[in-house]
Amino acid sequence: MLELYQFEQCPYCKKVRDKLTELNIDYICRNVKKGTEKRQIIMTIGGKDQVPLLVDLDNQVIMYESDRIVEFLELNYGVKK
Ligand SMILES: N[C@@H](CCC(=O)N[C@@H](CS)C(=O)NCC(=O)O)C(=O)O
Repeated sequence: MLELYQFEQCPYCKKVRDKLTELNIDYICRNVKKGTEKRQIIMTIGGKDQVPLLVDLDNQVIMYESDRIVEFLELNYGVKK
């Protein structure tokens, strides 16, 4: 199952959420608003305090950067699995 670390007001996160919805992909939404304790997990996972962060354990991928994530989703999940 894909996991998206994000917060609702982030426009880059919205871009990724919209793509996940467009492709009809189920995912776990991890809300990590800045200033919250939970946010530290992003550093632990990816080494950078930035969202969106996508974790795809099936493909062993941990990825920042919304444009890259969107491209990755289109390439790997563009055809319904
Ligand atoms: N180029 C990045 C920009 C992502 C970005 O700037 N995210 C903001 C939230 S909207 C962030 O996490 N900034 C780091 C911070 O707030 O500490 C992308 O497209 O994903």
